[in-house]
Amino acid sequence: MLSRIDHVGIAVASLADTIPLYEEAFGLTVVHQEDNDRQGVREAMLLVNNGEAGSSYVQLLEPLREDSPVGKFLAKRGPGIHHIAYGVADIDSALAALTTTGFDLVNKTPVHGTAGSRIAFVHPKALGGVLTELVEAVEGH
Ligand code: V0V
Ligand code: CO
Repeated sequence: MLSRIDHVGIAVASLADTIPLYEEAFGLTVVHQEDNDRQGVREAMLLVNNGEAGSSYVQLLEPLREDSPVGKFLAKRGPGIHHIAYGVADIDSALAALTTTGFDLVNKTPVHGTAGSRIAFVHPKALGGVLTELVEAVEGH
């Protein structure tokens, strides 16, 4: 079902303060930046690798509102790893399979993700405390 690690989502207080750390440490560059109002985030995607199975990124997430998933996470736990996202070829069949096996989904149908991707989250309580995202990327991303 899973084709790659698409991204690691990291909660940050400030994109402007954190992006330079990744540039300096690893020479990563921001290839996409976007506000996702429904998710309450301003995000930056830094490319790690373009592989045969698709690309992998670090996703830095700054909250647009305190009362958003990342805003609440920062208030409770401080900055750090927020979620892991796996690439899938067909998110509809992946969600159908998880529903059949009884996993608690935050999104039963896909919602809008980075750069036109279709995404859905599995509840952290269902996977040992790890918020998990599935991503069906747009061709070429
Ligand atoms: C919350 N909890 C987490 C967590 N966030 N555990 C692990 N990792 C996280 N990131 C735990 C929290 O500690 C509580 O545990 C419990 O879940 C309930 O937390 P809460 O603060 O009361 O929050 P809720 O219940 O209002 O919301 C939690 C969920 C929410 C997971 C339902 O964060 C959500 O809908 N997340 C999915 C959307 C999202 O994260 N969007 C931002 C990224 P205790 O205290 O009960 O033990 S957007 C993105 O990645 C995009 C656009 C993309 O990639 O394209
Ligand atoms: Co994400």
